[in-house]
Amino acid sequence: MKSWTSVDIPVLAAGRKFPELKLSDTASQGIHTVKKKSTHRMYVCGITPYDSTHLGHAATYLTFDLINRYLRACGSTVNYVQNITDIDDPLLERANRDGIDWQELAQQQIDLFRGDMVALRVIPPTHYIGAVEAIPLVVEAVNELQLRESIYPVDADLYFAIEKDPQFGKRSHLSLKEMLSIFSERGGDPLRPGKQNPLDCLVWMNRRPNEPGWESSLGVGRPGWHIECTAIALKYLNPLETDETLIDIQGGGSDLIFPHHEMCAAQAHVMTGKELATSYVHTGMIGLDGEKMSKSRGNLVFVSRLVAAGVDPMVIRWALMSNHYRLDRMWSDEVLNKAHSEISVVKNAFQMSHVAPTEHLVQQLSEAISNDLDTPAALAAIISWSEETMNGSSGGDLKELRNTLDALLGLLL
Ligand code: 5CA
Ligand code: ZN
Repeated sequence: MKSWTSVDIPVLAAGRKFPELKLSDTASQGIHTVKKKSTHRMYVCGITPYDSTHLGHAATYLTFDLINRYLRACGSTVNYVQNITDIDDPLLERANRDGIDWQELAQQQIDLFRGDMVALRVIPPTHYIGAVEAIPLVVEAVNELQLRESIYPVDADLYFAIEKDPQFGKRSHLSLKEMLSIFSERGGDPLRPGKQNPLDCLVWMNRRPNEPGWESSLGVGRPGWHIECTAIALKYLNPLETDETLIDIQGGGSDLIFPHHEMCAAQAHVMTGKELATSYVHTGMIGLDGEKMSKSRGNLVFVSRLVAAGVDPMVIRWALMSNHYRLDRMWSDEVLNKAHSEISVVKNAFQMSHVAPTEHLVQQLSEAISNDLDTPAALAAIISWSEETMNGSSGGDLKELRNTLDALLGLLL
């Protein structure tokens, strides 16, 4: 699938030393230091294209964009893979409800998403892969799992047996009761007769009447959700034999911790004998009016609508960075207005013929980002510097500061 237009990233002054990146890891429930390497492998779960791009999506992709930017600024290459769940029940249900062809709906929403990502200056993934184009990979992955006796049929559908992964549950830390309840909330079918374990997940769905299906050695059908991400990650991130884990970072919103990321990790573990990711990184949920912003609840604020109403995408970016990525947080007009006035302060400082010393600020920015993406600290440092500038302080290098804001925070001001 075509990714979106690339974003220019300024080259920072040579010889700058950046602290190693530290990130929260869901599996160990602690902070990991991301060891410096020449290539980092990062997989982030992409949209299901039927109601995009709301501010929850934007906040999540922006978070991984900060990781991508920081690792690149440290001199590493990032192989960044993102999927698009362009065939799944919710997409078909929405297309049916609205009387529109499912492919047309997906295409419209993917186009909208690409435009929003460009507006927000999110660096495109190296590989942007749709579930439909990945069907041959899914079939290969299911074949691998079959060789390891972890696949069984229920009627003409195929299921993955979670008990084949002795680590099952170790990444998400939930009780069985919690797992069962979240599994059924998020597309699972714990009560289906014929399953060996209620938590076993569907990997191949035999074609249903009036639904699309693809011919394969598994029969005519379509992929289950979790195996799609497992197959795409393992193929396009091209894990190294010599690495202890398959990839460096597996990411998405906290709503994916269970079952989605637990299932992907379990499948990858059974297929390869290795743990999927060194770090499992999850963003908090953006909400509106007291509830998680979600397609099913319909309480959505769209990036494209804000932009069409004249809001500067950099103000949206600033607003989403004004709180820590791991916190569940509410979106409101106040959050947006505050971001707007803070950016105005910074822009006023940029108009001054002399600006406050920038060396310390640049260092504060890299320290804040390296510290588990502490964007509130980074933005606070920019505001204090702007105030010092307005108070007449001088001696700074505005060009270098602007480049740093762009390279590390994606802020082109
Ligand atoms: N296609 C699957 C992942 S394979 C999916 O979850 N699609 S999605 O469109 O529902 O979500 C896309 C991404 O946005 C996921 O990483 C999800 O965790 C994240 N996300 C969804 N809602 C929110 C929200 N309210 N706040 C923050 N992130 C969110
Ligand atoms: Zn996924």
